[in-house]
Amino acid sequence: MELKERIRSLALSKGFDLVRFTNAEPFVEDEEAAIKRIRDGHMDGYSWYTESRVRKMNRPMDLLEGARSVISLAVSYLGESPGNPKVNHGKTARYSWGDDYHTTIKGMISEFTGALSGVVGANVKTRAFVDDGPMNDRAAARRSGLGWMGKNTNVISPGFGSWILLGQVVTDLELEPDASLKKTCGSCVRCIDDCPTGAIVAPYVIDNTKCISYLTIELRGSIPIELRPLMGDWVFGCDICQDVCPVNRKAEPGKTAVSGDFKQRPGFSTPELLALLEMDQETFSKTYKNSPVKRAKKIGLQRNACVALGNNGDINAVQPLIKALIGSESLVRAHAAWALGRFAESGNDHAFEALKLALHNEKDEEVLKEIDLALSYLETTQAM
Ligand code: B12
Repeated sequence: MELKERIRSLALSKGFDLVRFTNAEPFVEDEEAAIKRIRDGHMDGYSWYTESRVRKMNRPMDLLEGARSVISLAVSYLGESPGNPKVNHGKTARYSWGDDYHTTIKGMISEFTGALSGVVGANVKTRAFVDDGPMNDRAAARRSGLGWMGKNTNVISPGFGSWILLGQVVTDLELEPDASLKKTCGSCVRCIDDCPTGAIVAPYVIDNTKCISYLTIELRGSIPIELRPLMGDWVFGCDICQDVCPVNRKAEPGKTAVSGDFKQRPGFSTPELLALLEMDQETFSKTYKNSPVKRAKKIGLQRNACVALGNNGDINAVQPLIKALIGSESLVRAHAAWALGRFAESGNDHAFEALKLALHNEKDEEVLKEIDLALSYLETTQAM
């Protein structure tokens, strides 16, 4: 068997669904595009995403001495469908329903690289990346023909759609590069039209600061007020731009998601919002051990739960939100105030009274601003 085929078989035997090859030349267009994104402010809020980082992540030769090739790998995380969330249940991004992909894919890659020299019959140098270092995963995947760049910026593969997580192995092995795909999204713009916050500002351009995924996972502070009503019930990540993609509708499920590490943990796709709001640190740590969700931290998840409860509008949330307005961290109190403002707007007196009372008792400037704002909206709507 040809060397590339032997390597491909090895990777497939370790559980990868897709295996392609590209050379270690710089990803010139991707580097330019990413630097433009930074300069246009579309990566604001990502302090580590600097121009020097972008240069590093698009130049595989700088990542491993003697680098010649990149082995581009993908694992599908498409398993069961979630069903519609019940009242007061939120939604989470599909990639977070099972175990943390960093751990799973790192394990698979280390088994793969561990056996690589044996398969090649010579000592092979490798450096592996699973979203844990300076590597532009999508650029490598696109150039290797693993998939094409979708207008929502996700790499879309012909069989598994964009429900794939990526990993790369940079190596000093000289391997014939695979061809990039000719396929594109054509005239389809569904992901652009359906993004509720308008985060896909042009084909292939995401304004990170508006992306629900960024707002619910990476943002540490307050969620911009104007975006909150548009976020619906997403509490960790967002899949709208993938859910509406016609290619994804026909995607094949992946074995790791059907019966392996990415199989959904019970209730993870539609968590109960009140349980999130009332969760203590110990329960959070236990529930989200080795889950991608732990990245949001308890405080971030509770902030997101307040926004979802405010959008959801079920009155059973009013008392728990009042409790959060009095007895939680300031970030959560601020978002509980916003949510209660929405209930008060639709005529809920308990929410209104709780906000009035909190105006007198609250000491934190930021929370006070939120309470003030919630009440001022109310006065405006009442005056109309
Ligand atoms: C930062 C980051 C984010 C940020 C920023 C999103 C973004 N658009 O990049 C946030 C938190 C918002 C995010 C969200 C998500 N992410 Co993310 N994220 C990353 C990370 C760490 C870096 C990506 C990056 O460099 N972005 C910077 C911007 C500038 O790049 P870009 O938008 O992709 O733009 C590129 C293309 O558009 C291209 N391009 C643009 N114009 C042109 C023109 C030409 C001619 C060419 C050739 C190329 C080109 O060049 C740019 C640079 O490559 C990667 C892991 C990694 N190390 O690569 C994962 C990664 C991209 N994320 C991933 C996932 C799964 C997600 C989510 C689906 C999770 C979720 N459900 O919530 C969402 C998807 C949102 C979306 N539509 O992008 C996967 C994507 C897998 C795939 N199939 O593509 C990755 C690869 C992680 C992994 N190892 O699997 N993510």
